[in-house]
Amino acid sequence: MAIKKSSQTFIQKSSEWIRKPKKSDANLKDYFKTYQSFRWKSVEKEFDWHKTGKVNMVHEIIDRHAQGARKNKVALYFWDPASTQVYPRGRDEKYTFLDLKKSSSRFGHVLKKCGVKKGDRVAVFLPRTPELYISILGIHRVGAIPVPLFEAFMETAVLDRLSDSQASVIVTNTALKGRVPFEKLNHLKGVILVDELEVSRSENQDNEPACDFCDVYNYFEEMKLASESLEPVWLNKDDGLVIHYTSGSTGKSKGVLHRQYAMVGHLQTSKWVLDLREDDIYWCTADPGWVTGTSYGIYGPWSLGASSVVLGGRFSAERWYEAIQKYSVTVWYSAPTAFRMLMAQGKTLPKKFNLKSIRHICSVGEPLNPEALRWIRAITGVAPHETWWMTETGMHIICNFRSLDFKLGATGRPFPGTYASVVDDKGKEVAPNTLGNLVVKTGWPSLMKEIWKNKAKFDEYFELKGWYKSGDSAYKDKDGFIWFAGRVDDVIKTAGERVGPFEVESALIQHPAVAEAGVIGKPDQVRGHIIKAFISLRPGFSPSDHLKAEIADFVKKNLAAHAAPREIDFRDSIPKTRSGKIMRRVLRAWDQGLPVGDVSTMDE
Ligand code: 6R9
Repeated sequence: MAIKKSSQTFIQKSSEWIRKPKKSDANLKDYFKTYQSFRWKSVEKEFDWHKTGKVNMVHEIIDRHAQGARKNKVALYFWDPASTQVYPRGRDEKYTFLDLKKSSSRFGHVLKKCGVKKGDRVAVFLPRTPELYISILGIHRVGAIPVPLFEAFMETAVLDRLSDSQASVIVTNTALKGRVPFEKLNHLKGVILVDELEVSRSENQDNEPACDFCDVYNYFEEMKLASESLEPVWLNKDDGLVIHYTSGSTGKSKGVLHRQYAMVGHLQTSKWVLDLREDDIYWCTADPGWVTGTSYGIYGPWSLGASSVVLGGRFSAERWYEAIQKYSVTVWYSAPTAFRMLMAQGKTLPKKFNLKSIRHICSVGEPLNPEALRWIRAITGVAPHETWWMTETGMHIICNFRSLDFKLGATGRPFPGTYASVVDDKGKEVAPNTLGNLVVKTGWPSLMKEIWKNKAKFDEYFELKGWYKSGDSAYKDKDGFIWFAGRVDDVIKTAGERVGPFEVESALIQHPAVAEAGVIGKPDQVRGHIIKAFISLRPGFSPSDHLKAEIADFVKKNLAAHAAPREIDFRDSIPKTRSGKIMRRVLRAWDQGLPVGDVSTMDE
C-alpha cells in the first residue's frame, strides 16, 4: 500500500528529553564526529580473516577467544530452574569459550556423520537451551547454514520452513518431533534428537521412530563419542551465514539469508549501540528463532568476547528480575512487550531484587511507549534505548545512543556508516516532519544476501533506486531524529513477533467451518497488537463462542500460539477487491466502528 499524498504533516508532540548518563563513559564518544568519518573497512581488521583470508563465524566468535586470553572466560551462563531436561530439578550451567569450542567441534562431527556439507541447511527446532547454541555453532563449524525455528511452531509452520529451505538435517527433541511432518519431507537425511538416553528409551515416552527413511541420532550419545577438535570449514565473506524465516504482507514466510560478512556490522553495533565491553554480563532475552537472538544473542556479543546470559523456560516476571540479580547483569537487551509484561506485574515485585548492576538497556521489535520507558527507568535507574532494525537489515540501523540525549518517543539516529531517511513513493526525500516511507541507503555490511529462492521478493525491497525500502512509515524531525509511525503494509507485530496475515488466513481457511478469512492487527496495551480475524462461515455452520474458541485453537495447533487470533468476528462475507485481494483497510474500519470509505473496487 502506498503512502497517501494527503495525510502528511506531523507536528511533533513530545518535547521531553531523556538525558545521557552523567558519567559519560560510552564506547562511542562523539556520535556526530564519528558519523562524519566512520568507514566500515576500518572494522575488518578486528577479525582474524583480515590477516588469514579464512572466514568462518565460529572462528571469530568462539575459537579466536578459546585460543587466546579469553579461553577460560565464561561465554554462556544458562539457567532454567524449571527444566526437567538433563537434570530433573532445573539447569544452572556455565560454558567457557573453550567449552563451546570443544562442544561445537563434537557437534560438527555429528553433522558430518549425517552427511552435512558446506552450504547445506540444517534446521534447529529446540527450546532455548545450551544445546541450541552448541548446535548453531557446530553448524557454522562445518560451513552449513542454520535455520533456527521457534519452539512455538506447529506442523504447518515447520513444514513450510523445512520444505522451502530444503534442510537436509533437523536438530530437535522428543517433545517437538511430533510437529515435524516427516512423511512430507523426503529430502531430510538425518534427525538429531536432543534427549537424554533415558528419555528416548523410557517406556512412558513416545517411542515411535522419529523418521522412517532418515538416520536418527541421539545428541548426547553421539557427542560423547565425537572428538573435541574440528577445524572450521573455511568460507568466503559472501558465503551463507543463517536463514531466518519472516513474514511479509502477502504469501508464505520468506527465508532471509545473511552472509558471513554480516559479522562486521554485528561487531560494531554491539560495541556502539549495546555498548558492550570486556567486563559486561550481557542478557539478550530474544530466542535465536528471531534475528535478535542470533545477531545480538550470538554473533555480536561473542565477536567482542562478552559473557552472555540465557534464560530458559517461559516468561516469569519474578524469574526475570531474579536473573538480573543472580548474574549482576550489566547490559540488558529486551523488547517493549516484555517491559509491559513486567509493568503489568506491579511495583512491589522488582523491589525484592537488586537491579543496580544494570548500566545500559536497549529495546527492539516495536516502538517503546513512554510509559514503558519510564517504568523501566524507575525500577532500574536506566532508560531503555530504542534500536530499530529488521530481519532483513541484519543489524541495528536507527538507534538512540548511550552518549547522546534523546527525545522521548523518538526512534533515534542512523548508525554511523548508514544513512536512513524518509522518502515519497518515488524515492524522493521529503521535508522534515512529513510522513513517508522509511528507507536506508544500500551498502551496509549486514544487509541480507538474498531471499531464499525468491529473487522477485528480494527485488521488491530495492524498487526505489539506491534505497532499501523497509515497509515502515516514519518522519524525520528538524533535529535529525527519526520517528517510527507504523507499517505501510499489513505485517502485524504481536508481542514483538512478526506475523503475516496471509499465513494466519491460510491456516484459518483449513478449518472445516471457515469459508473466508481476513486478518488484521488490532492495537493492544500489552502486546502492541493482537491478531484479529474476520471470518465468514460455510453453509451449515452458525456463529458461536464455542466455534470461535475452536477456530482459534485450530490455528494454535497448526501454526503457532502467537499467530492464533485473540479476537474473531463473524461476517456474511469478507470484503475483497475485484482482483480478489482482501481489503484490510475495510476490516480495520469495521474493527474500529468507522465508516469504510471508498469501496468502489469491492467485490459486489
Ligand atoms: C529486529 C526486528 C522488523 C519490524 C520493523 C518495524 C518493527 C523493530 C522497532 C520497530 C519501532 C523499533 N520494529 N524495531 N518499530 N521501533 N525500535 O524486530 O526484526 O522481526 O524482522 O521486524 O519491526 O516495523 O519493520 P523483525
